[in-house]
Amino acid sequence: MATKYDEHSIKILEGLEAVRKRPGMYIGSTDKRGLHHLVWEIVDNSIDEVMNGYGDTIKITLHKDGSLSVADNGRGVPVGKHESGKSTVEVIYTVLHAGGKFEEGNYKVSGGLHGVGASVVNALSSFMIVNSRRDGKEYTISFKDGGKVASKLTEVGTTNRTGTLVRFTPDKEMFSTTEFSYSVICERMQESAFLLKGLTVEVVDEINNRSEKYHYDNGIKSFVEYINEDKTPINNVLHFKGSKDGIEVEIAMQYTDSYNESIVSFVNNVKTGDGGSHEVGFKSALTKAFNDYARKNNFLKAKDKNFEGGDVREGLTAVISLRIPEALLQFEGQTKGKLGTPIAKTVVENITLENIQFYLEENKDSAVNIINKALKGKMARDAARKARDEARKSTGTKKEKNISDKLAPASRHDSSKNELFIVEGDSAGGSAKSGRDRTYQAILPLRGKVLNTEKASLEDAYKNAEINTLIYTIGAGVGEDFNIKECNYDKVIIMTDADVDGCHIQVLLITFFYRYMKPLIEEGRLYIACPPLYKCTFNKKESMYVYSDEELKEVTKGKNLEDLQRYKGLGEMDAEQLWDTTMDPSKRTLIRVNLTDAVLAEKRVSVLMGEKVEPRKVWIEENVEFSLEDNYQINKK
Ligand code: 1YM
Repeated sequence: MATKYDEHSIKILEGLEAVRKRPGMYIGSTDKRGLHHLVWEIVDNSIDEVMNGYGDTIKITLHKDGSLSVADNGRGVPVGKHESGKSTVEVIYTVLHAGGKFEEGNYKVSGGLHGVGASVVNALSSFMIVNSRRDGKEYTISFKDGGKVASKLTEVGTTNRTGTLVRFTPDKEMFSTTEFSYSVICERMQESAFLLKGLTVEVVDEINNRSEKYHYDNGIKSFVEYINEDKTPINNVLHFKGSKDGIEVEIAMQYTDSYNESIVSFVNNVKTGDGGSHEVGFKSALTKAFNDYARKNNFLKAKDKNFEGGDVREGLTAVISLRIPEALLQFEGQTKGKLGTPIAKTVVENITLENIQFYLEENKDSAVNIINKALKGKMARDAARKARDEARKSTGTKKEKNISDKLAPASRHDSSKNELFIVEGDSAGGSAKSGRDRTYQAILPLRGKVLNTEKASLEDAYKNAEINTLIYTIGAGVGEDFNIKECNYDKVIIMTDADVDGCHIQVLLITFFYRYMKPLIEEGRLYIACPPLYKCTFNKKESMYVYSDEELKEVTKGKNLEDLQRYKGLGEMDAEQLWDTTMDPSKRTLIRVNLTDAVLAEKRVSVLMGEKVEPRKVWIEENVEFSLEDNYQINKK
């Protein structure tokens, strides 16, 4: 038997070695995202356990030594002898794809890249300890150097509790960063608490002495209320469930007086960020239900056209959660964030249609509110289309000419290389025009404040000259008609002064892009330029540009500073300086605007840019630090 055991051991090491050779194959990447994948892997096992009806609490702790632990109060990982002669827990943590959760017929918690197992986490950790409380006893086993057993399973005491605790230290050699993010973990755990009603999740950060606890008795209904917290709802949350062909559907939805739609969907508790068949089914049922109701009750007359999807989704917040058996799961797309399962469309469509029809009949006031909103949406859309078509037809007319007057275009037409600088003010625009590399850099100076598109309809946006110019310059349409393939630029770069006004313009512009050209952000093509704050001159006339207050402290330490020039605005730099410090690709720093968490982004935008003042005040007080410098602010997050 000895040889067999050895063969087995070699196989295991080969398995874990394969993970270490090509970590990307197992966790997607070895950056921050991949690092957090380790956390989700372990947490998913706890969530599985809660979903199966065992335990109700999960606690995640970020420890001072850089390790992270996950604890649950489920049954405890099995510790009995496995057929290989080893303990079951050793097998779970050292053999790829071990564990009962891959059997067919189960609801596997995770989709896509997830669910590759705890052994992958072990393979990518320099240390791991697993503690299981089961049958009145407490057991422990530990591993080191990517999954090698450090100490065999031992009984360490008696207990009247049950549960599992896993603590691991990610291997520094395997990741570009091994620092866990409290906010990333909190966001994801809050989401899990919404999706699994009754679950309590606690996140504790021992490094910065902070903690957060999530528990929602009303599940995804609370999720919708949370997203809409800072908006003004126009109906009560509609919440329904149903199941067919083994697929369970749960949906919560509510309309607000805003103009945006915010639909988040999940399959087996994992976010389907790119939508898929379930969202298609939901949307088509929504359109049909509202058209039927509006026709039947004469909101839409015989001569009127039907509502389009966008009309009945204006101001809608919806959370869609599906449970699909493993055997029916299909994911698509590069990041596997899109549900493919065809039958999910029909199931969601039928359940949604039935429930919305019933709701509209039973809640006349809400129905009228929503239909009126959709009618307004429809009219605005028609008006906006008209305006756009007019503008398209008018090539060469005065309007078009005005636009090209403002823009200093690049001399080459290469949308895979060209850059558009949106610059605050005419004077900075002038320096930028002379300082740029005109072959591929275009300059668009903006005068005055940009419209706050969070508070405006699409129609108003079209009427605004600055917004209009932006839309035509970028050349890829707007809103639902936006087509990233037609975008004239590889990079769109916002360049403003480093003061309060500049920050404000940045936020207004980002809000606009977020609302009307979201794919530009999703594809990582929106940037913020970083102009210097200071120019330091040392003795011997040596000078350098400095980009932040911290950097200033750093570089002036122990040096003889002869002159310190504070740049109050871009306009104070001449063309050459602007090129040198902010525009030259070989020297500049650009901040890429990204959208990692759609729900969070949606909330931030509505808090910071929406109608309600109080939540904005609270957020600013909690998150913005005003530095001693009179007019400069640093955002902590
Ligand atoms: C902090 C991480 O892994 N909890 C956990 C895992 C398991 C069980 C309970 C469990 C499952 C079963 C029976 C079962 C796992 N078991 C397995 C395997 N928390 C954490 N809690 N008894 C306990 O599914 O039948 C894999 S994970 F393989 F044994 F099924």
